[in-house]
Amino acid sequence: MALLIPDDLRNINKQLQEADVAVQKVTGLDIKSICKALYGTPPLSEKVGIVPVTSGNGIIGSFSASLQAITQYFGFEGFVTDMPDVSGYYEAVRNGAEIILMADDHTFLAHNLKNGKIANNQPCTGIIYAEIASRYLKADSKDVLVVGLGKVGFPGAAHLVQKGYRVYGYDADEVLLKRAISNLGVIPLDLENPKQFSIIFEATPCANTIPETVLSENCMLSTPGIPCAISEELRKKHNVQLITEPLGIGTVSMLYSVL
Ligand code: NAD
Ligand code: 2YH
Repeated sequence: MALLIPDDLRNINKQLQEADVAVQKVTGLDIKSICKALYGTPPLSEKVGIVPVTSGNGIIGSFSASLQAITQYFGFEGFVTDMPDVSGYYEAVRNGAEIILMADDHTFLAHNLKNGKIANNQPCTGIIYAEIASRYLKADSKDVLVVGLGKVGFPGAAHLVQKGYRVYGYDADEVLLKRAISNLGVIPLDLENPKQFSIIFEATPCANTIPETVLSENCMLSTPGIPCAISEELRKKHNVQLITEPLGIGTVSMLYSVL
């Protein structure tokens, strides 16, 4: 599993603000409004306890501080515990946390202690990036291309299918592509005879995953994938409207999903 590195999180507030402006430009709504439309309930300054976790590869510099900045950006009251792990969890609850955010190398969770709801970062990230993609104001049809059908991409593709989009899919792993075809009715992308798309949702840990042949002019690419799926050169050449950000959009999706 790909781990974030401190470099990905540099200037997280600026990255979030820029992503928010880009989301407004392509959908007409800011990220908060999209979350409200997706999940219903708005936040009421819930207290979010952020617990650093030392297991596995250990603490990622600026991960917890970035989560605190993200919670505050979206109107929650976030605090980072002094202690990590079990002691940090105890400290968070004792200090009034209503929602816990914590991540090891495999799972990043949000747990609402008041109502028992729990969320996992991967499906929540897939769903919100897919939702943003589905709201592209200049889409020319209800056809969407999904590249990467793993732990983030599959739930995103499922969300698009549920919203009535015609979902074309591609994954380098044939087993995962077949799972999406049989479980979701995804149409396999014909790489020999590619069609162009005005909406693309990508979720892979690789660069250059979008063939130039599928890009229509002014298309929208909504991608949580790190590194970015498309080169700056290709983006400029086809005026691709890019939505990407390393942590905040997925995290706010988790938080709203447990309210
Ligand atoms: P995953 O390993 O479960 O799925 C990735 C999928 O991409 C795999 O099925 C793999 O076969 C496929 N793939 C790899 N190279 C490909 C290629 N060239 N063409 C087509 N498919 C290809 O990973 P995941 O948990 O779904 O995460 C996907 C990406 O999203 C990672 O980069 C992860 O770090 C990132 N992520 C970002 C955020 C965020 O908030 N920005 C949140 C969660 C995950
Ligand atoms: O980045 C990760 C994993 N890829 C899981 C997230 C799923 N997208 N985990 C972060 C680990 C954080 C660390 N334990 C800390 O600083 O607390």
